[in-house]
Amino acid sequence: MPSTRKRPLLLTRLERKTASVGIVGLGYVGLPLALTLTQAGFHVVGVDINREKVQSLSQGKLPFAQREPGLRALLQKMNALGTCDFSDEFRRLRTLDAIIITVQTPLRGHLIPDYRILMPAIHSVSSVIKKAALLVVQSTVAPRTSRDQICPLVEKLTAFKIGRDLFYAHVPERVMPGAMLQTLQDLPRIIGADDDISRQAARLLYEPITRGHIDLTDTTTAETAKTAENAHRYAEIQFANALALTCERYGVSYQKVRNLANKRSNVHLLQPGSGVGGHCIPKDPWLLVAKHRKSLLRSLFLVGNAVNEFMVDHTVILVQRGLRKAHVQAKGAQVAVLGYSYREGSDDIRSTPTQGVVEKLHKVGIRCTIHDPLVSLYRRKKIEDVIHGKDAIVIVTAHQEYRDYPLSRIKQLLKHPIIIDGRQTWSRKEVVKHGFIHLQIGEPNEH
Ligand code: SAJ
Repeated sequence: MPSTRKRPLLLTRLERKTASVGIVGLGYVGLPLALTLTQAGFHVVGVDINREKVQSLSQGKLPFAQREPGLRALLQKMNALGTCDFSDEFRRLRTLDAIIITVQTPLRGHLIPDYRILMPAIHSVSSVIKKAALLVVQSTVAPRTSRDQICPLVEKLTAFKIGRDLFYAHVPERVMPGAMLQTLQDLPRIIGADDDISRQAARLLYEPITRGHIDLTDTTTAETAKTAENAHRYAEIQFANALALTCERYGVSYQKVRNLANKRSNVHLLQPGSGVGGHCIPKDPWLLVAKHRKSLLRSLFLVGNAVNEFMVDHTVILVQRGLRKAHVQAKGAQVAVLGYSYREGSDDIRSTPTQGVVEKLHKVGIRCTIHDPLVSLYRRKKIEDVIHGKDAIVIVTAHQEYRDYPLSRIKQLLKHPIIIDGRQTWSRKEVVKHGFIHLQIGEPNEH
């Protein structure tokens, strides 16, 4: 028996790409998404409360230094075509057919989800969203947040019934920094919705920009899958870090062990490092277990937290060991700390391990000068000026600039030839060939 219900106009508009779409939150996720939807033919309004960011976008300038191939060119092209508006006013969303929220959801206190950016955004959107529109939350949230918190709040604020008067989906983002535009389109996409029209609407919205497979499921499964995939990465990094410490203890090279073990097609050892930063990996495990606080998973993550946080201390231990090897008094020593963003190629400093490394070096009397070619606060000084006259360098984020910098030049600039590598910047063979004292996480660093 065909359904007597009229097909919502929303579905037709989305199918024909005559729908208008609003993006709330123009950050690393929201901006590429806004431009990609514009390029696909939708009329897009990008909204952000940060007026300066909106102004710089309207002038074709990116609000971050992170290298994102193609993003600046796409922004300038969409601006020239006038098909993507930027605004700091939520009222611009009033007539739109679909609104996507892409604001960040950090942690606060002791590993508790912090929705103090997300919930006000939901309030603001609920005050303007029109009837029969589609609301999508892309922000990463704890499982059951859509069902227990977001949807009841939206229904209360709008007096609309989701699934009848308004449509809702949770569509988690899977972009990879440094390749945002490409991965936004190539990676498979999960669409979580709890009624058929919401599911169909979200699929029609994302299909034109998704070359990867689209999986349809319910909101809680989507929330769980997203937080689980990043929690899995967190646990993989935790394992790499713990194994690296054991390799050091055995006097064997983690890199050699990793190369041998990864020859097995079902083994994928990641890389150890000075710590785990960013706005996803350190956070998502705690979102995953936020509503299951007595879970075994949480105990696993607590151990992981201790391991990943210990890597900061271990980096400090290696610096002290390197100075001792050169008979340099740690107290009063001066080191160049290279790399402040949480990962190479990024200017994002959220939860960066470098902050912990610097604080702990200061605590033992070692003075630090920080450099980072992408972070505005630390890119003013030239790298040679930061290294010149120091007792050692410690790499915490291995930007390409550091990998390309000649070791012979570093040797000339340093007072003592000491390199502590918290990542995999150079090969030990190369560094030792240049006559450095070299300590690296996961490598034999005789005591
Ligand atoms: N890290 C290690 N060892 C590794 C990999 C990373 O110590 O082998 C550290 C990094 O130095 C950094 C932190 O972990 O401090 C996070 O790095 P990341 O490479 O996981 O990058 P993120 O945080 O930008 O993770 C994002 C995630 N994407 C989304 O959530 C949409 C993640 O799912 C991706 O797998 C990751 O990008 C990626 O692969 O680029």
